[in-house]
Amino acid sequence: MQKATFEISGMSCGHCVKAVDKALQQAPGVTVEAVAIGSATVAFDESATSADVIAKVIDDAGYQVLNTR
Ligand SMILES: [Cu+2]
Repeated sequence: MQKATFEISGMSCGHCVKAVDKALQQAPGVTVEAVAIGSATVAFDESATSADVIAKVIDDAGYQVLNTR
């Protein structure tokens, strides 16, 4: 498992946290570690997904990934 933290723009309330958390929970190969306003930290299986794919999941949920580390 590899770890990634995404800096996210557009999250403003608990609903946003839930929306991002739900989208990440449903993404294959992803274990959600923490979601807060403006950031999400996950562990992921490199054989199933990648940081780029996970960033796209967040974008598709309606938020913007500013930075990945
Ligand atoms: Cu919100």
